[in-house]
Amino acid sequence: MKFSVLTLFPEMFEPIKKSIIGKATEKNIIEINLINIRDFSEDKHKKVDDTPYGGGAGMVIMPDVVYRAYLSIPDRENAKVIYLTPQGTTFNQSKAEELSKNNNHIILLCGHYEGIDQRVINKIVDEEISIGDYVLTGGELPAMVVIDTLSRYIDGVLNKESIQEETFSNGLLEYPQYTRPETFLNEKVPDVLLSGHHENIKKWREDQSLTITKQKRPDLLKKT
Ligand code: 4GT
Repeated sequence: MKFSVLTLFPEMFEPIKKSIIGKATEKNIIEINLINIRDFSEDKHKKVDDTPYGGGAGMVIMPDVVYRAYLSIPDRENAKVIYLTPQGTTFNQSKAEELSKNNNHIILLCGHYEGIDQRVINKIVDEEISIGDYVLTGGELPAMVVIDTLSRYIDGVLNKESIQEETFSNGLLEYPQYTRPETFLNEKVPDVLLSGHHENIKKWREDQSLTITKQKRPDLLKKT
């Protein structure tokens, strides 16, 4: 799966090159292609933004610079273009699964300042996504959230079991995990987990998932 990111701050994506996603890019399972929108400014001072028509605070990214950056992506015709914006559909696990299963190439457009001129959004964007109801200074963190979440569905990024057994794959929160030592600050690991009785362990974990979901996120149980 390929991600092409249109951004004014490609340096912000350094952390995602590490860890699990980094390993996947080394194995060529995932490709992250960073495009610096500023490289497509034709202004002598590399200007990419200007004051909003109609007045108001801040700066708006100019449409032509973004459009040239988009046109520089060779295989753009077969890609889905997603604009990260608080106005988008709220991102969740099922959206992530759907996007990863139906796309080989996703172009992520990141805004900054007051946003991007609406005309280039109208021209190139297929879908708008928000990662939640709060305002950020840019779309870069949301783009990384989308890349990380989708990547977990790509074969070879994780082992299969860890995808299925986790939080949300069954619509429930995950059961608690324990590792050595057997006793920590007087608290023992639940006996059932040391019993080796696989059926009982499975039942205990299912019960824990349901109980914890009822306690912490009852809203998840009311969903269809
Ligand atoms: C929040 C989100 C997002 C922003 C979100 C354009 C200029 C939008 C700044 C950007 N804030 N983007 N994608 N909740 N801010 O997803």
